[in-house]
Amino acid sequence: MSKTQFMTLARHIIEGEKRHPEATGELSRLLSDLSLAAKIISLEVNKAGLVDILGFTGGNNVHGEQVKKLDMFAHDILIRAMDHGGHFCVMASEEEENIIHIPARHKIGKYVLLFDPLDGSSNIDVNISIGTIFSIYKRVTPDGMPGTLEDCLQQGLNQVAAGYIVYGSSTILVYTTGEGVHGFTLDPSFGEFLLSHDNIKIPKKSHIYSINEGNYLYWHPGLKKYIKYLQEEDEKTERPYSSRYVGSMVADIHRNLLYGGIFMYPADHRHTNGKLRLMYECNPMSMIIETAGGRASNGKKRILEIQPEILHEKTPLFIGSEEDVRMVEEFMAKEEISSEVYFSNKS
Ligand code: AHM
Ligand code: MG
Repeated sequence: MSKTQFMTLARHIIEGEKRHPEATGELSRLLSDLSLAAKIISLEVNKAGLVDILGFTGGNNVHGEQVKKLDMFAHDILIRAMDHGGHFCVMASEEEENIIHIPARHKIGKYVLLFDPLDGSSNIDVNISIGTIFSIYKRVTPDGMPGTLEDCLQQGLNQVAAGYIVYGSSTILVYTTGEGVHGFTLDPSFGEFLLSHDNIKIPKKSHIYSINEGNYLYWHPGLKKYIKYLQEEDEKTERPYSSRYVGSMVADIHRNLLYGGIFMYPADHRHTNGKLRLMYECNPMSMIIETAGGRASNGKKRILEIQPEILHEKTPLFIGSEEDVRMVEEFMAKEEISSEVYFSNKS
């Protein structure tokens, strides 16, 4: 039996904080609170096929998409688990249009929490992996006051921690505070997250690409050439690549983090800023992937350097093994195009 099987998430966080004598322990406590929310959501996700929780609520979220019950359940659980710990001054969720204030009866903290409660929600009722994504910042407005939109609209570079939970064949929580990326598998029998993937490093080059090829017609010409290049046969460069696309970003990126791979959700003529949200999806996943040795960009610019202007901002995303992300950037840079539509206004 290997040593790592006995390292719980709680102990791992505390050990990490011991290396920083100046730390107050607050980040540890809030990550523990998050893991409790993850356990509750995991339980409910696992029951989803058994209880009458599936189906549409009938409402639309702020992006005009239909919302399923489990999305709202996860959204509510995260708020209920996180709003009273005294850690946060403000929160924001992909499922809510405006920032979420901390109720006046609770202590106001110095951190900011942004989250996508259940990513890949179109996969809920077909038993395919889905996930929760979180991103944590320090506030930029004065302490003691309620947090504001300004606290939420920070560059991804300012994140102090980020992570995700993937609800798949098992539930795995992956997090980073900037010092290594670590994965913990939930033991459902006694409810502990146990270290299963220590200090994950993404391979520099891969042979897997993940993209919705149904949108091929609308892509940047350089991206079309890149995908065709990956499909050609060449032993030396290990081509053709394999294609893997689940339609749940958390699951797709988790696989690529472990095996190597490039995940892409580009802009196209119909979605001029892509589909994915900078604050809830792209920034936290970019912190994880960069810390693991990978690369994340909008095709031209590092995701973590984008200055957000609105809470639900979208961005094209190219993320994964470093050499593969560089290569798609080069293919797109080589193609002369008259329109900047593929990179939004953030290039
Ligand atoms: P969601 O936050 O509404 O679940 O949407 C995000 C998801 C990602 O997980 C996934 O990569 C993408 O949407 C799939 O989109 P598409 O069906 O256009 O390929
Ligand atoms: Mg999402």
